Amino acid sequence: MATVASSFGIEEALKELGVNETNNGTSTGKNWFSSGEEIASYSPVDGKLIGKVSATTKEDYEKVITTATEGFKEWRQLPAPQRGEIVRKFNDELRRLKEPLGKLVSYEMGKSYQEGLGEVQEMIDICDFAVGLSRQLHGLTMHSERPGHRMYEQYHPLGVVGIISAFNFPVAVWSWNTALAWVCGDACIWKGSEKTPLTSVACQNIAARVFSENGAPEGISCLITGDYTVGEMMTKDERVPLISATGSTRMGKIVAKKVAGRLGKTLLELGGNNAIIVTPDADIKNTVIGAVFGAVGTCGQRCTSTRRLIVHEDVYDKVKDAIVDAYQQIKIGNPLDENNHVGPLIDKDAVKNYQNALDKVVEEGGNILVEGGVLEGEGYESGCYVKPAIAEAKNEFEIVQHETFAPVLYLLKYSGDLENAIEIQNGVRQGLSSAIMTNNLREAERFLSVAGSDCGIANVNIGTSGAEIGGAFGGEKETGGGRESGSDAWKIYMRRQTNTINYTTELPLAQGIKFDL
Ligand code: UN1
Repeated sequence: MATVASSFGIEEALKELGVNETNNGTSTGKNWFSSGEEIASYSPVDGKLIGKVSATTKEDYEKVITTATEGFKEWRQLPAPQRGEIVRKFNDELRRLKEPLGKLVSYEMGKSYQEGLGEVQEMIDICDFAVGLSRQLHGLTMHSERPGHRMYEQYHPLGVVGIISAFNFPVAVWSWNTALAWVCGDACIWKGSEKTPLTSVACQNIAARVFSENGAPEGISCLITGDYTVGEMMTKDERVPLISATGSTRMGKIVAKKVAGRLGKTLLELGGNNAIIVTPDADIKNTVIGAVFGAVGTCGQRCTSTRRLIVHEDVYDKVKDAIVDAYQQIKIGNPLDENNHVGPLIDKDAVKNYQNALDKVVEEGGNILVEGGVLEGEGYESGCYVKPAIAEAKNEFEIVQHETFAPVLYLLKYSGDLENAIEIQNGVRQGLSSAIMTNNLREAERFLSVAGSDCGIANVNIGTSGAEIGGAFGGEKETGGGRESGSDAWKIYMRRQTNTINYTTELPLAQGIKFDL
């Protein structure tokens, strides 16, 4: 195995997580069936093969869906707080395995080890949230218009939930969905990204073990592995009432159409094109921290990454100089080495997209402020390390309108009133995250008002990325409209039933209708 791997304890981590050189889902008790072609997982950190995972075939999928459907029938009968107790035990394991799992996330995906740990922390936090929620799956009661009647609503489990997640948050997004869906009484089938199959295997190993040790039925946490064709098995399957999909807008549109065609439900969390507005009243130091972390954190591969900085002309030069200066301090390299801020992009296709964006912005008349480029030489052998870049651009440029999953930040200037900045901020097809940097209360409130940001997330004096799990997470327009994680996002994993009970000796009809026999 790779030198990088051994020097950062990757081999030990893989061992602890039960991830082998070749992994298949034919062994019993794992709720994962995969006997097809092998998918190789190469680390973007050093380009080395980490391990292989076999893909789920059609026949394997049938076994998975049957196990999940059967398991659901039993799981839904368990009182929700008891389901919560099993999620709590799962969370104990996450706490115990936080370091190896964070390390594997970092090595397989390329984000910094700190961010890998942060991602596992999001899993732990959402599980805590779900345990509490397991005693709070409340419905409303309402007053009936008829005497001697009681009306209320209750939430029942939905069934088998299909989860499709992306490479950039290979473990957290799965748990945002599963932790809630499990306490709600659903069984989950997960298709993680084929770019990060080993983190999926590691998570499935933990879940399958905890579920079986605690007497839960088989099939509550299932894994399917492979490319989009494997995801399609779920999207077209009527036995899966909800598909929760995280990824590109292009993927989301295909999933939405397929699932809507059978009147299934979708929860979509798709692309963003997130901006920070910097007004003349902004704290420049905090603006720089928020913008740099937002633009280069996770190598610009968060759906919440800051892509556009909309700066007022009065502070434009000051902000520009400060941010260009800050970019000179960024250390790019092995993400497992805690001295580095930025690791590699996920693969060479991502590098191509990054280069294409930089070419495109120049073609369209943009001005490069911080040069990009692919790094070569010792430590950069994987060919996936790139320099975070900044370009002065215009919002109407085709490339600025487009989400490029890479560390490319566009600097846009606005003049006059805040309304002009808000118009630029909202002037894209995506609507995930947004922020304003200002110490002016009026500006902050206008940004959050009905005529302000049109995004699912709108922040004041913090950046666009790094949302906490307690809030509902997701966005509008081409971001897909779904909400995952905190607040009342749990409701999508349940079906609502309105109940009316007559405890009189009569049968009065609603709306005062008389029907005497
Ligand atoms: C994603 O990029 O898909 O808000 C999720 C954030 C993280 C989650 C990002 N908590 O940046």
